[in-house]
This record gives sequence, structure tokens and C-alpha cells, in this order.
Amino acid sequence: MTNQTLASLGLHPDEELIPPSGSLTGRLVIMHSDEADAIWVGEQGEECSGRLRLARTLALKPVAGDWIALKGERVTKVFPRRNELRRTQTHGRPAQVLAANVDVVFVVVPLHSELHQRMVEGLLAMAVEAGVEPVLVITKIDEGDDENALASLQARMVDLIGNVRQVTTSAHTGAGIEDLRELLGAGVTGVLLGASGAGKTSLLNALEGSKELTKALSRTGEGRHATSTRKLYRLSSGG
Ligand SMILES: Nc1nc2c(ncn2[C@@H]2O[C@H](COP(=O)(O)OP(=O)(O)OP(=O)(O)O)[C@@H](O)[C@H]2O)c(=O)[nH]1
Ligand SMILES: [Mg+2]
Repeated sequence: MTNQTLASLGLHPDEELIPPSGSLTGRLVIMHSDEADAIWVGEQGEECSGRLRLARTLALKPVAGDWIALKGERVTKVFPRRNELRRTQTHGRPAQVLAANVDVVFVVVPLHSELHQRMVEGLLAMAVEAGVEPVLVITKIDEGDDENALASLQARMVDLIGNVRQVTTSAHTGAGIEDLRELLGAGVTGVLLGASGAGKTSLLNALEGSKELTKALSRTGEGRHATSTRKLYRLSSGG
């Protein structure tokens, strides 16, 4: 029987985590340089959270979204991943895993901006390579003073990435936020990808309306000044 806490953290009904004896299971929320924040199921089945160290014997460096086993305050095992979101190799450096065990990738593009064509293509490719459904999220539609702006962006996006599912949103007016919430139903792990300033943090805040977090994985800015957060949030609505 799947533990309810693990299900609420995004474990699929057909997945099972069998921990080494004496270990507990949980999910990694965010990696710090050599420590990790995680949520796990305690001895009595209660939900726990806290900062963990990494056992030196880990075969795999964990990332946000990983299912883990822990003993004491150490991560002792990283379970095999259902999928990995990888930032594709650049300048000869090895591909970097941004997040694991993801259900949906939101490619976030603001209504008005220079369209970073190669970046959008790259983000879409990340989703496709991971075998994860991409959804295009057009943000800041409240800035649509020109009626044709949305239609024209949508047409350009279809040219660029084909007919992927689309949601149009405004964190300011709340437009489309419920559509996004529906895509992030109970146990769904979503990742927001997009350029710095595209509106990812604002979307998370609009989804939550409060500081109480749930479960969309925040994620990556690719511009030079971009902030980059790889953190799992839990939404109070269940996603
Ligand atoms: N008009 C309007 N502005 C928005 C909306 N969403 C975000 N913004 C503004 O856009 C700017 C960037 O938004 P953020 O949510 O911080 O963008 P981000 O994608 O998290 O950026 P990084 O963290 O740098 O990657 C802020 O000044 C927001 O106020 C929106 O729906 N409408
Ligand atoms: Mg941000």
C-alpha cells in the first residue's frame, strides 16, 4: 500500500519505494551544496521535514524531486528515477540534471518580450528528451494592449514548437491560474522553466496566494543574471 504522504508528494500509484532496512523514505525538496532539504515519512507514518546530510557512499548526486531513503539525518539512497530533466550539454560540459521524477514541464514565455527562440526550443527539447509532456504557459496577458499580440505570439510558438498544450495567464489579474492549478492536480509534479523575468516566481505565488508551499518544481533561468531555483513546492490544493 502506498503511503499517503508519499502519494501526496507525488509518488505514482504504480511506484513503490522499498527502503533498506532501518531506513525511512521521502522526497528531496532542494539541494544545497552538500546538504538537502527533504520531506519524509517518519517512524510512525507522520510527515517530517528537515535538513539532511548526504552519505558519502551515494552513487548518485541527488536533485530536487528525487525519492530518497534516509537513516538518521543522512540520505543513504537515491531511488532510480522515473525521468530526469537535463540541461543540455554546453561548452563541452556534461549535461546537468535539474530535476527528477517530473510529470509536466511548463515552458514559461511572457506575452511581450524578445522571443528567445533558441531557449524556448531548448526548454521544449528538455521536456521531450525526458519524455515529459510540455505545456506552454504564456504569462503577463494583462499587458496585452494590442489585441493581436497574443495571437501573433501563439502563431510564432506553433511554428517553433508545434501544437503543444497552452495556458494563458496573468499573475496580476489571476487569469488562467485555475487552468494551471488543474494541470497540477494531486500528486502531480510540475517544473516551471523559462527566461529570467518570464514570471515563474509570480506564477508560483499566484498559485499559492500565500507562503504555504506545495508542489511545483521551480526552476531555471538561462540568462546570465537569471536566478535559478530548483526546489519542490507543495501546493495546498494538492498538486
Ligand atoms: N504585468 C504583469 N507583470 C508580471 C506578471 N507576472 C510577473 N510580472 C512581472 O515580471 C517581473 C518578473 O517576474 P518574476 O515572477 O520574478 O519572474 P521569474 O521568471 O521568476 O524571474 P527569475 O527568477 O529571474 O528567473 C516582475 O517585475 C513581475 O512583477 C503578470 O502576470 N503581469
Ligand atoms: Mg523567479
